[in-house]
Amino acid sequence: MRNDWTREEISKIYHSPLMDLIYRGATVHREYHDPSEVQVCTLLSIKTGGCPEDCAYCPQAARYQTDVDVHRLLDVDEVLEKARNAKINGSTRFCMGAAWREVRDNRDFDKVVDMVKGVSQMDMEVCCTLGMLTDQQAERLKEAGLYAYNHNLDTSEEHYGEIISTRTYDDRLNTLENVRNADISVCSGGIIGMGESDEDRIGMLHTLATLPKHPESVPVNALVPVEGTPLEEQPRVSVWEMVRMIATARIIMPKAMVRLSAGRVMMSQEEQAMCFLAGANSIFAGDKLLTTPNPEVNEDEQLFQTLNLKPRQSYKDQKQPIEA
Ligand code: SAM
Ligand code: DTB
Ligand code: SF4
Repeated sequence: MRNDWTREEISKIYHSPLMDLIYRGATVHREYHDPSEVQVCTLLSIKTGGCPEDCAYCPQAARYQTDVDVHRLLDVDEVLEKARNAKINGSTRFCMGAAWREVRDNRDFDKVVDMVKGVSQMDMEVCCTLGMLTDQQAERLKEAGLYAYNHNLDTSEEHYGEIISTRTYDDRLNTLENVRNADISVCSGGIIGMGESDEDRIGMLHTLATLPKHPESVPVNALVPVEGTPLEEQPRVSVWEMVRMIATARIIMPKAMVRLSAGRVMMSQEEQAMCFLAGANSIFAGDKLLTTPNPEVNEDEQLFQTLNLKPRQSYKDQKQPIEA
């Protein structure tokens, strides 16, 4: 495991001839993971819209006119019911997202802590993405049974200011440090297709791969352009760009789960297969991500059947198999 990758080394990998890059990504993938397995995760937006931040890609920012259904924090019981369904449908990771700038120590946070406790008792990896966290809040989530925390760098430090002005890259890195210090598994990646250059993509991967410890999970999202957001007119990213990102992430962070995240609705089965070949080993299932569409469950079942892929079992690495 290397944490001393240079930008030049990463750039060389990223720009290598595509077939060589895919071959190398696939090779590293096979050394560290079972390539027939894909982890299936479910997302739930527990608090939707009305966010004070200005992330240019995000339909949940209050300042953009989008047709997101704004909703206060869901009740604990409703969330636990959705988690049970996710498990029945084969998910081994349940991720709860809130359109918050940061966690505040209030009754809503108490409710989220209860949700975390409930889901962790279901033998699923429980993940949250709630915005910025202090070290105490991270500790509290850990005690409640939180397995992972998602907090994306989204893009390079250089490009960050073009996308978000209401917080800094250092704020992001600081939360990641708080999560790591609380011994919570780190999930951090980004979005491509926001007008960034190849250099920006390489820069983001460089930051992730040179953290003191690699994130256990690296989501690679393709921008889902949403009407009303500043990025609504961005052209769709090509699958080759997704493949380059995925393979490079796989090569430089071999043990990480590389998640083919937002943007699958825009991809054919062949394109998704190429991403799995390049080293992606996880997807979000269910017809909705947080607020935007995702492929239907039966389409994914068909995809898995066609490619002979199988959903990864829960807590596999911890050797705590669960009954179905
Ligand atoms: N508010 C918290 C935060 O920003 O960390 C958590 C929720 S936020 C919606 C989680 C992530 O979703 C963002 O960091 C971003 O990477 C991703 N995301 C949001 N809108 C997206 C879009 N239109 N296309 C692709 N990814 C998106
Ligand atoms: C991540 O990197 N992708 C997921 C998860 N982390 C939280 C979210 C994608 C959201 C896409 C836009 C939406 O559905 O609102
Ligand atoms: Fe708010 Fe998160 Fe959306 Fe940014 S990405 S506007 S912080 S919900």
